[in-house]
Amino acid sequence: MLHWLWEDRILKTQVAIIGGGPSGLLLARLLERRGIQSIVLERKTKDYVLSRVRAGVLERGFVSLMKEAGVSERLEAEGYPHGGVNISFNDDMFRVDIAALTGHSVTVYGQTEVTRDLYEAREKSGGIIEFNVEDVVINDAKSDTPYLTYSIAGQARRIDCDFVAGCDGFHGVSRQTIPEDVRTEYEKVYPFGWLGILSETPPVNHELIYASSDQGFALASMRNENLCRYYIQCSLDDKPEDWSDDAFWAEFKRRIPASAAETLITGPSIEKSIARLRSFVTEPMRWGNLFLCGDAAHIVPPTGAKGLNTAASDIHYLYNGLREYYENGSSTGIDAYSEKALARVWKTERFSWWFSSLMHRFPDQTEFDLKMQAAEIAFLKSNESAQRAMAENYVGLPY
Ligand code: RFL
Ligand code: PHB
Repeated sequence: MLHWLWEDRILKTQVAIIGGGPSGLLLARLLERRGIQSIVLERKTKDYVLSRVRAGVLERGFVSLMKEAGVSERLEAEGYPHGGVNISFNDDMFRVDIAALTGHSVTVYGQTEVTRDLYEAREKSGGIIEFNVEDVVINDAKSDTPYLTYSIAGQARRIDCDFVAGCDGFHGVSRQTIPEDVRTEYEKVYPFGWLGILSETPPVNHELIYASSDQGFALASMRNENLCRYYIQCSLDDKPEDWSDDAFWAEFKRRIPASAAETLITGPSIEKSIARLRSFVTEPMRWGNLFLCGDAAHIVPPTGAKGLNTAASDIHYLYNGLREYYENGSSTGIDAYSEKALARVWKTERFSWWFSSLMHRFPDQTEFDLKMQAAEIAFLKSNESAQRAMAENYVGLPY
């Protein structure tokens, strides 16, 4: 891959990508396969990025993109196709047969593994990733000649490029580069968090259980036959160290149906963390030649596993727009990027908000609100159309 070294520490590329998380790496890899050059800048180290335990369920669109990127070998061999998902309300549990309702399934394969596969491919192809970058500034984003300045270990550097992809997550610089009078942000912060643990034990169920209970929400997920990812709704004041493993297991058991709790195998946690829940969207997702992708532009609460998957749909739109530009000289795709990406983002925001609102206990909930939740879950249990609507969202809306 060719990057012209103009002079010391000035690089030139076609697409400068800020952020070496899944969005940035997937975009880099897809472009690379089409001969479009990119450089990825990452604030942390590779080990740090790979140590973050996050998403676990991939939509079919994500799996297709990984195939197109030529990095699906391990995902196809080791990922678990799930054709159903279970919903419980106290001890009453039912299964939504997503495969029968939609003709598609989801794949259980951790974000850590996705990122590892993408890093491996990037390293094999010799594509540039700069780690430990600091003070990234996006310059002249509104012009045809944008450039990035940054430093590594105190040494100033610069990248000249055609386009900047802002894949730097919720706390990155890309979104902040868009002037406030151009940007509109929409946000809802939820009054609870998710305490998650990883444990080297067999999953309590071979498919996921989303559990609503009088004690609050719980989720039984998995990574493989001997690695579980379990969550419980917790208070925003809680800290992971406040929760002993025993306390976690006791609370988790109280929230899943008794039939599942009886067979639950517990063990020591190997990771424990708390995530805050937020719905967030910024508009537009393009400013000049800067394009926002993934968590840089939007956040969903994790109920329904849409965060990583929505990042992937952005990458699909941007990648195809950039391809059209470099292969046919047409700006149509990149001009439509923000509108197309946002149309799908808002639908996934709605689904994640709906599913979160349905399954959690809220501090200010009235008896009436509780009855509404119970009635909606009962309706979902008994109504195929309602289940189909849920299943279509769960496997992923078409791009
Ligand atoms: P990421 O993964 O945050 O990656 C952004 C990368 O950009 C780097 N960065 C910078 N690099 C250079 N210069 C700067 N100035 C930079 N600022 C930041 C960061 O170090 C990082 O490596 O965003 P991306 O690629 O858009 O991917 C999005 C997904 O990671 C995210 O949507 C999901 O993980 C969300 N999410 C979950 N999604 C699910 O579908 N299921 C889950 O169970 C789930 N759990 C989670 C989550 C997100 C969490 N966060 C963000 C706190 C649990 C947590 C704790
Ligand atoms: C996970 O396995 O981490 C996971 C699965 C489904 C969700 C959220 C997280 O909705």
